[in-house]
Amino acid sequence: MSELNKIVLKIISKGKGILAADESNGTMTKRLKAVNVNSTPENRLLFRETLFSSESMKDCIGGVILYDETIKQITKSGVSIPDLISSSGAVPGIKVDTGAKDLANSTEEKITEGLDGLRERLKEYFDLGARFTKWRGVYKISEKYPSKLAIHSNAEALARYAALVQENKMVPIVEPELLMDGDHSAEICFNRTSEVIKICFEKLLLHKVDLSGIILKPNMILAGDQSKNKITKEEVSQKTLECLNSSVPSEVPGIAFLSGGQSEIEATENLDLINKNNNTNFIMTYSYGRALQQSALKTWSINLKDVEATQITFNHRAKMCSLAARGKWSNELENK
Ligand code: 5MM
Repeated sequence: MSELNKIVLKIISKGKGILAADESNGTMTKRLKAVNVNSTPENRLLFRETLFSSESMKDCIGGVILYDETIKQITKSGVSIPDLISSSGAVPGIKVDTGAKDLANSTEEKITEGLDGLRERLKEYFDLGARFTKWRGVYKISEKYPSKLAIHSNAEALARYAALVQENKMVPIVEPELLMDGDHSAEICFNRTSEVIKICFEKLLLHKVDLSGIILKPNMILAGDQSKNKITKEEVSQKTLECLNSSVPSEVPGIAFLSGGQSEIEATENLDLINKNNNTNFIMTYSYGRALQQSALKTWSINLKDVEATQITFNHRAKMCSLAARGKWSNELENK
């Protein structure tokens, strides 16, 4: 087993998943504004520190994706954020892309940037304690999108990123996210997601990326949020499994889904059914941002100093996701 593969398994085995706490300051400001909290570096640290010192970190969270600001922050007890995360047995990770910008010659679509100077930044993050990284390519779905240009250019960037990350002895999370926004059917989502993932793997192989040392972070197969033809949860799980089974090479050890705007319960229930029906050899778990943090953020916003109440809310969500990662979640446990 390679060192990279060992890191992957430490992050996603035994019902553990990933806490995506890598919101850039812009996104975090939106999230905090929505609950009437000022977006200062101190408040961003306080919320995140409260989550990272929760009890559920030990059994439910195998890795935390951080943002550049957070990985350099020190808690009030003088411990660095990466050390706080490692002390619970989880692996610190870092988002290394610098965001999605308009794609030249198809400006309604996005290209993710951040390759310039990446090798040097990776060395710095490794020294700060990171052992895995994240890069997100983002694609919108409509009649004509994603275009071939968006599919190929984002896949090329994801592959160049992944190769550099492995060169620096860290595990790359490869995240091609097809957005839920729109009125497209689940069938269109299935077709476009399959195409995007297949091209990503063509480019990863071209760049000689060791597939046993990556984690794929895809969207589930869902109808668009404006679609009138929603599919059942059972169908979501079947179509998601079918799509991944036919587009992901078997060397990939694990898949950690993004929640993509699903509600906390929806994201949990869908993951649970995917695992109950899992007929693949892939580990299927979570790498949720909103679906792990939404309720905890609301609780915290009522009283920023009430660590216990925030942690109780977060622990419940993390525990439910962890049950779902083993196909053992139920409505009764959710409401207990
Ligand atoms: C946590 O949010 C990440 C995006 O941050 P920026 O847009 O500020 O860069 C995002 O990439 C996230 O890691 C994944 O989309 C998963 O989050 P969700 O909320 O979709 O589970």
